[in-house]
Amino acid sequence: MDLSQFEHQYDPALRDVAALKRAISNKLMYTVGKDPVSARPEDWLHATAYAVRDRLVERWMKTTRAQYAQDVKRVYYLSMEFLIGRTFSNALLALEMMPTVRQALAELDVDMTGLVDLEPDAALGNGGLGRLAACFLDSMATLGIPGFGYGIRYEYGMFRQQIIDGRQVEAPDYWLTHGNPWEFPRPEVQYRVRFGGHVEQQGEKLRWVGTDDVLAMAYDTIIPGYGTEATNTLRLWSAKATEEIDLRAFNQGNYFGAVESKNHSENVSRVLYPDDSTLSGRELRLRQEYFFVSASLQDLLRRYLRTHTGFEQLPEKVSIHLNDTHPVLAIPELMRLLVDEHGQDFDHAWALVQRVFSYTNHTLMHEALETWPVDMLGRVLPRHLRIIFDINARFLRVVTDKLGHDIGLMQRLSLVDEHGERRVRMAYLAVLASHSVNGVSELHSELMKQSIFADFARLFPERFNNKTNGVTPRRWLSQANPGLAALLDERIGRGWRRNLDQLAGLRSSLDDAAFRGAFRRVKRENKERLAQYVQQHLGVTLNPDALFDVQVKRIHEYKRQLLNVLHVVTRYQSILAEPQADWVPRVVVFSGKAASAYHMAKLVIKLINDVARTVNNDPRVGDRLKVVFIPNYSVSLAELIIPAADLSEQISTAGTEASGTGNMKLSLGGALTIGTLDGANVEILQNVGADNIFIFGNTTEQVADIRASGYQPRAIYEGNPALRAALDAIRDGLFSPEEPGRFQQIYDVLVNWGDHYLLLADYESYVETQQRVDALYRDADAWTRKALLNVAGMGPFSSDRTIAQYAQEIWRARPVQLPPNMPPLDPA
Ligand code: 26W
Repeated sequence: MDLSQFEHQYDPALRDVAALKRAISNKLMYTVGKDPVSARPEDWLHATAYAVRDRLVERWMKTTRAQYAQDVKRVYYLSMEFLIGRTFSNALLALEMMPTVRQALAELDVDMTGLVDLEPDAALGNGGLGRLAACFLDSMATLGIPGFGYGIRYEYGMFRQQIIDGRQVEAPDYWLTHGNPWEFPRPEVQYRVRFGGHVEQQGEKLRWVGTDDVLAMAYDTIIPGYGTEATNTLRLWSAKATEEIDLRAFNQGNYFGAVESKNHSENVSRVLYPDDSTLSGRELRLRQEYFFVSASLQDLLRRYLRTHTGFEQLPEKVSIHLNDTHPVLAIPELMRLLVDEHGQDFDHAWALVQRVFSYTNHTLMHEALETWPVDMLGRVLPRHLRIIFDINARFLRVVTDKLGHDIGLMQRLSLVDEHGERRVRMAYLAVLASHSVNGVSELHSELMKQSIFADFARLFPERFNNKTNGVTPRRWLSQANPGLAALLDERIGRGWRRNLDQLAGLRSSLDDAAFRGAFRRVKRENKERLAQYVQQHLGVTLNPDALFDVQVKRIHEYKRQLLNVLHVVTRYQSILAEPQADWVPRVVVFSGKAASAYHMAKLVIKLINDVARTVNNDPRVGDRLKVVFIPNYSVSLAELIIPAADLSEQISTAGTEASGTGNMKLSLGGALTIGTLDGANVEILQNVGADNIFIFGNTTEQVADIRASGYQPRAIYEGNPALRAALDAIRDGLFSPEEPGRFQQIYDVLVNWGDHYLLLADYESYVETQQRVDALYRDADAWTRKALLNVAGMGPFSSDRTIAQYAQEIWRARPVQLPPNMPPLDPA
């Protein structure tokens, strides 16, 4: 299909360069308040953003009106994290306005290319879970599912990672310095959120009194759909003190004291917890969770009650989805609102709750499972603790009635863990209150039923299901990889943006040598782009013809960046031993953040940087091996790095990575995967075929067997000379001559302290598989065919597929119908 024709039909007004120029100039003067002669690039960016936003607002209102008119079911996606990244290019893509904006700016003497890089990322998330939420918003809008994201408007997002002397140093990410042109502050939408106090019996009823209150104020961002006028809303809450200042303190001359309490209450939305996968257990985190959940529930109930009376229709009109357990307090909060504020009977309220909630689990790792001390809950949320106890008592009574009195079973099922300090198990509460509980890949959903939820899966087998993750092709292919996108458009048309299954159509072009050449050139250009960035920021020169081997994700022991390092060290030593051999030049790219208190992860970052320094400066190695750690991994950096990858490292210990989504993005960009049978790798294998992926290592079952029969990492170390040489070099300071003992601990963790993630057990298989990778890369054409088959097999990994399944099977939500002043947009 011809693009210009498509765009024209779409909405001619959006292609009017002169009108857009006027709009941008007006925004620059009257909204930003700048004279064009003195405007800085940031000012132009803001002016343009406002002008573009206006076009989205029209769609937004149209969608909202249609939603009301049709009394649609709304899906509320509750998430502590939304890792959005930049919005500008995304908005331009949704409106198909890229060429128009570029031209309008050019006519105003502004170059758009540099402008987009000025926008700070909205980094309101840690990693996979937060980015998934952002992909889901994009897909819900694109499918027309009436969805609302609810979360927190953190003032400080994910910390900025600086690498100083090879070590991670965290700097605050104050992303709002220049204002955020995409958000609409809603001072008229505020809710009171209460903390502390105590519960009083008043006749039949309980009253929660004596609380400390904070206001939650809404900020809205438009989420545009692609190829549709449908939009959705991301509503983020910001904390405001109930009183600007404490007047009593103020009048007593204690000015700072007066402002202090205001600051204290507003701290609740100040900063994102930069901890992915370990529970900090801090009270501020609990307050954050309750803060956004309470505001969201008050808001959605108010919206429901605007057009409905009574609560009978609530489950037909409202779905509330819990993105992991972080928003689980929504369950007792809805109970409290229904029972205490709206006079519903407890059992009736519970029946409604169970039809409204659904829950996704994103991790099986014990240290990440949320539990809150009963003491703390009782102090911060006394009413909610009572409700949780009541739910628990009723549940255990029903179980006893059904299965008899089994103390062991009761202890296992109880919402309260009675071992040691009593704690509430948030995941159990989620399972109990939800009609649907899903994992994020087939393997993970199975393991979930066998491990953490085994007892519940026996009690409620019908609740458990799988929804394999996906990623949005708009951001991860169309925007991040414009070269490949253009090539696809030429070959299979533009429809893949809304129907990623069309990528399968590439298979028929496999034997077209010219096409394969074009595909290779795109990859080469992407690699050049990354090499330029690395040159500029790290001063390391990369050869774009080398194999780009990429591992980008949070630094965590289970993800095994260290296994990658062991291979790098082995390769380094082999190159030194056999410099004349025919080496395939390789660039190993790492990027990712470590939780600030995660000592081992930080030590791994230091090791990577020390190895990089040693290898890159060793004249004997030359181009054969380069290692780079790119600081401050983020959505924007991912958009740069991923399209440049030849090889995608997905090497977690089998049974630990719930799904992975980077694995999908990399394959979609034409990288081959080297990976374990873990998470969604298993399904990637099924979709690209065993010949087009490098699978290695122990399976989940084998991992369990090895552990059960007494794993002996030292025996492996002693029995494998190459492994031994690599570990000894690390231990003895080959990479840290200025402090030879620096990495002793890394050696100990692997050799002496049990190697919990079985790196040594997978080392041999990994290194051997890396050699097969080299062999294939030597045959550029064979490699390209497999890379193409990866792209061709990625159809099922669109988050559109995932969201369609959530909508049909969990939420039972249908798309809004928009008045047809546009052609039905399926350019397929
Ligand atoms: C309470 C501390 C905490 C914080 C974040 C515990 C757990 C988390 C997340 C659940 C960690 C996370 O991001 N999980 C990732 O979710 C992705 C989306 O489903 C999956 O693709 C990743 O495999 C999973 O690690």
